[in-house]
Amino acid sequence: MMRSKLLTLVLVVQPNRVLLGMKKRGFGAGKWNGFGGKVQPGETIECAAKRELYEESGLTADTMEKVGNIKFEFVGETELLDVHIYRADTYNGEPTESDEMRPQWFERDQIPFSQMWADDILWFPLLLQKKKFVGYFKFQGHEVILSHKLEEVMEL
Ligand code: 6U4
Repeated sequence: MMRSKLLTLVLVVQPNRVLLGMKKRGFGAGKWNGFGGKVQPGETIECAAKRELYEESGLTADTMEKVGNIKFEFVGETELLDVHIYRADTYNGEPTESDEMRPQWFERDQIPFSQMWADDILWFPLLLQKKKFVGYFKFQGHEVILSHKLEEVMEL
């Protein structure tokens, strides 16, 4: 069994639009992505998701739904990324640029998949249809998916 690192990812979804952030530095810099980061010791995954959402976008969310869990393997790395994905349909505050992210709303039919992680185009449709999913992606570098599994589930 490979060791894994717990991470969060929050997508703020409105009836017509989705909020993404341009990652300005660190892992995935230059890509549009949801908001998230590492779970800290002693913190629940949901608390970490809310904290990272606030730190990176300036928004707070009272309720979020757990919608997905994807594990990522990067060839040559010894740790898996265990990413817990949440969807927030309501939020408080105004999207605000942080050191790490520049937030921007995208129409649901204009999501910039060519400037996102290559896996996103596969699971975003499930997220937008309010489905739940689990998956596994094996990456070579940051652009190429060598193999993957993705399935809809009733419960997480
Ligand atoms: P710090 O601690 O700020 O240096 P950093 O190395 O920038 O952290 P962090 O904490 O922002 O990384 O976490 C990476 C974020 O990228 C998490 O929200 C999970 C997300 N992520 C990682 N791989 C992804 C992938 N293949 N597809 C995707 N999101 C991914 O949509």
